[in-house]
Amino acid sequence: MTSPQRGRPLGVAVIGHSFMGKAHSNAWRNVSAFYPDVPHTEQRVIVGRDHARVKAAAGRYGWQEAATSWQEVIERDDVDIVDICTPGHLHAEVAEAALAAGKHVLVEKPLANTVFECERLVEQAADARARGVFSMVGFNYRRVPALALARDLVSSGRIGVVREVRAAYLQDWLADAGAPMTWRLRKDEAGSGALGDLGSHVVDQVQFLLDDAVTTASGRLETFVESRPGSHGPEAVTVDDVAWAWLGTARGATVSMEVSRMAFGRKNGLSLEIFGAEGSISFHLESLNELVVDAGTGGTRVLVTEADHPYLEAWWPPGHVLGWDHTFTSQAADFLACIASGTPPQPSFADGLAVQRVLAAVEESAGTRGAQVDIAH
Ligand code: SOE
Repeated sequence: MTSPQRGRPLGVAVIGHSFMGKAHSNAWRNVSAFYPDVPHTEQRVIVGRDHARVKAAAGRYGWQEAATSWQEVIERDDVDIVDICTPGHLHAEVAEAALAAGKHVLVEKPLANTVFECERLVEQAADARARGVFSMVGFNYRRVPALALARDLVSSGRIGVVREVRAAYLQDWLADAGAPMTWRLRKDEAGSGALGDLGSHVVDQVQFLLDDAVTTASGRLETFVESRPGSHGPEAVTVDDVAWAWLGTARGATVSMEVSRMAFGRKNGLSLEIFGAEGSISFHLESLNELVVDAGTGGTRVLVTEADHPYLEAWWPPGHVLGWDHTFTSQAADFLACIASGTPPQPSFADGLAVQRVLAAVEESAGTRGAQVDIAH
């Protein structure tokens, strides 16, 4: 492992500077200020393929340097943490090399594009762990205070045994058939479409909120717009636009999941509704500071901004609401706290593999007209 000199801040490198690279950069920029008790970090270097663009990103997001070779960056002695925000097809290769170089590794979700790659990464993470090197997957919604509170309420028995979950993650940035081609619509780069991009969040949340494992899946996938304007003319879309699934959990809950990037009017609409034998909990990301909890009482809106609610102590006084970006900062803080204390961070690569197995089962089921597929964990 890279052994930072006593007292030296941990050097961070982020690989990728687009949407997720920007979100993670903002987290690294703020984490030492808002979470002063975790190890301090420095934004050493941001990596991208295009020199001019990555240089501009370094300037805007507060990185000391810009670089175009991730292979060189992961070998640097002044880099202790590698944060991977590339398209999915590069996750496994970069993570494997970074772990081998002794760097702590944070990988943006989904962990990788295939179950096979995830299985290898789980093994490599276990070997690295034995050398004092930590790894984590960036399912940032685990750090939404309301969702962390919802998990606590479920585990404390507030709504009784969970019977049903109704989960939808709907966006509309592809609703226009003229929206241009992007790597997110190419199977060889993204792995899948709405299923991996949005369904991975849903599956992780279900397993997190219920502290349960998804063990069966039936699915259906649709690609409504089969080609889109590319830089050299029309290009085939090779992933799903919309995915539906029925999932079953080990403890007997049933989950309906719908994920779409073509749902006109829904910008970033993640809804999670949990129905138990004694009550229910509802959450909608577009009102991310709120939960509605009904424990047989007709439903109470809870504004999740109190100092004793998860993560809130680090931020603002009650009623001063948080946003989507704060989740990435809290995620970075949790990762750093685990590195400092020697506690395995969560979600682990094993959690990332568990999600990927469910996504693969949904895809397999969709290929057999929705037949139920069993998932071994
Ligand atoms: C794009 O669909 C996307 O950026 C996802 O990749 C993120 O994980 C999600 O948080 C917001 O939407």
